[in-house]
Amino acid sequence: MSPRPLFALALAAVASLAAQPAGFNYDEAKVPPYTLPDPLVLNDGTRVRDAATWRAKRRPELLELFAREVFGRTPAGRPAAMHWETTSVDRAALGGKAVRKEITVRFTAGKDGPKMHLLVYQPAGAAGAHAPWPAFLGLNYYGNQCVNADPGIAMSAAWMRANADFKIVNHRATEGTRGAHASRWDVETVIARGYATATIYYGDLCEDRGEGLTKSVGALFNTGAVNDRVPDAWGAIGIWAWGLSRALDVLSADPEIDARRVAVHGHSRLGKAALWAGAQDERFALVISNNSGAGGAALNKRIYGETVERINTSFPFWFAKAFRAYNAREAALPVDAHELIALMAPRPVHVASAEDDKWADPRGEFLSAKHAEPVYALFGKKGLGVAEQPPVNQPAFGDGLAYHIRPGPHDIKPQDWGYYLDYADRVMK
Ligand code: GTR
Repeated sequence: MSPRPLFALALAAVASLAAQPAGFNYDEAKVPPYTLPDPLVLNDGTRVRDAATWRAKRRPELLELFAREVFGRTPAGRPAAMHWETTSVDRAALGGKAVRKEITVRFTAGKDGPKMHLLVYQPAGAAGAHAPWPAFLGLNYYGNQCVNADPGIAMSAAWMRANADFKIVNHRATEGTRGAHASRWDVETVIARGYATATIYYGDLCEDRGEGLTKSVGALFNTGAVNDRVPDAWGAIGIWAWGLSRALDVLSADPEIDARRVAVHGHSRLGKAALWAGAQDERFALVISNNSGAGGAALNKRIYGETVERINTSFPFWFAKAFRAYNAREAALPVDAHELIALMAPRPVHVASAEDDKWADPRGEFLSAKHAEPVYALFGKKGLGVAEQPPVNQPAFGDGLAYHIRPGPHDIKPQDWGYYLDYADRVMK
């Protein structure tokens, strides 16, 4: 190990502590009994028996419950003045293997309003030969330049969270962030497998801190401050999810991208955003949750790892204020994560866990996919195809639902990408 300053080690220790805080349940034997709401029972108590009733009645009810009680409400559609311009195209990027495009998307008519920068890589090759390309779309943590060391990616100038590796100076990205998350994106592999991959810096949409709600997209829609919002006003996760839909609007206008085959994905808090985006926006063809945990794929009513109270306390700006009513009252929640997943049906969902990521409750992530199966069955889909959570390194690629758990920590690894690409090959090619 190369010598690192003491304070760097101290920060790393704090970071790993934060990954699995003490005082929470990590013991399967101590999970208290819980009852999940039946996704097929309508609010009036009657039972959904067919896909048409699910679509017409139950799906809207559940979307309403998630908006009102968990994530807050999303404004409909895109702003009338939204427009975009392509700022760079390199048809010989990544050593000639890829086409790189950068697009600035503005949400208001002028130049001073909120905007996001979309980065797209697609396989090189004549447009029309293999194009339009199926694509993966996800938000990134440290600016578009963090997803690959490619020196041609414009460096984000936006505010960002401090980073223990000191690549963020005064909350701004430095050259050291280039490719800092390359292993989480695995761009070369994704391109080689015949997919495009697109990303936006999540802080363009909402800074990952309380004051983010009063800036950028939050300000555009008069969200209000973190503790001064109407109970069902959206939070950062809602805003990030909205941004994913706006990116899909832009990709849909690109004749080289096949907008009917776009997978939305995200890791951790951004996995929560990917699930909420996929639930609301049926244009997403595949939804991928990487270690999304509490408020994402993990069942909230299963008390293991992070709890509702903890997440609302650590991140009071992520969810609607209304969600705080369920702090230490998970049993009272009218919905749970299996219903969030079921909102995608019949579109495929791939849920992934990491063995050491107990905070995210790997088993709770599996069980939500499992308990979404009755809704997939309405569409003639068999679901995961396994009765029990599979062991590490044995992905379950089912009919409508996939799940895997790999060894190691809370992260996205090339191993995860291998599974995502294998499942995408089945459902998007
Ligand atoms: C943690 C949070 C998790 C997860 C994670 C992340 O601090 O408790 O729910 O979102 O952050 O996004 O990396």
